[in-house]
Amino acid sequence: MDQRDLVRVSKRVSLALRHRPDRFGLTPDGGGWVPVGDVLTGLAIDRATLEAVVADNDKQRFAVERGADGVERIRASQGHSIPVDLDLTPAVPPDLLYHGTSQGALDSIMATGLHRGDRHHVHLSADVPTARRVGARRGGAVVVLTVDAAAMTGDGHLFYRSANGVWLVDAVPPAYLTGP
Ligand code: HQG
Repeated sequence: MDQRDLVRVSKRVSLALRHRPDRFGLTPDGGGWVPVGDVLTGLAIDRATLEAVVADNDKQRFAVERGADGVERIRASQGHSIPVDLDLTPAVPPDLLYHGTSQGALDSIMATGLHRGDRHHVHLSADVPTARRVGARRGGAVVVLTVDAAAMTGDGHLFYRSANGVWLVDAVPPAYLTGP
């Protein structure tokens, strides 16, 4: 399977595990975990393909674990819109974090802050190149905002770090944002 096909399957797995499990006949548990066998059936893919998607994934979006019951399960490490409890523990972020977005969103963000939208958290990157890549998904000009995570932590905002290194927070008020 070539890289393009892998990305195509990865997007379907993301859709199934984060947003629309019902569409694939899947029922994630409270932590967002789904038996691997159900994913293979639901998406009509073979095990080798799913393993390739999990292993090759540029962002390590998916985690696989074997439960105490011996069943192997998979979940997305972040980015859900379905209700899941990832059971993340608060972590101390680096002093500065970054958020990449489109130029068109800039005025609204500087006025009202970063909102989580359909997802559970606002997603922040630990470095500028990663933030730039996230912002580039929107098309058009990319802007990277700097978040004063140290000040937010000092003021009691809780940060979480997903298993694949994305920093998560409920919201970022405008006072902590510096524009491009
Ligand atoms: C914008 C991908 C106007 C925000 C990435 C973003 C990430 C506002 C969009 C993960 C706003 C939401 C998440 C405001 C926020 N006014 N626009 N007040 N507040 N926005 O996709 O951070 O590849 O839900 O700037 O790598 O872009 O799928 O969030 O542009 O980690 O694994 O509203 O998704 O991960 O968009 O991306 P999203 P995001 P995967």
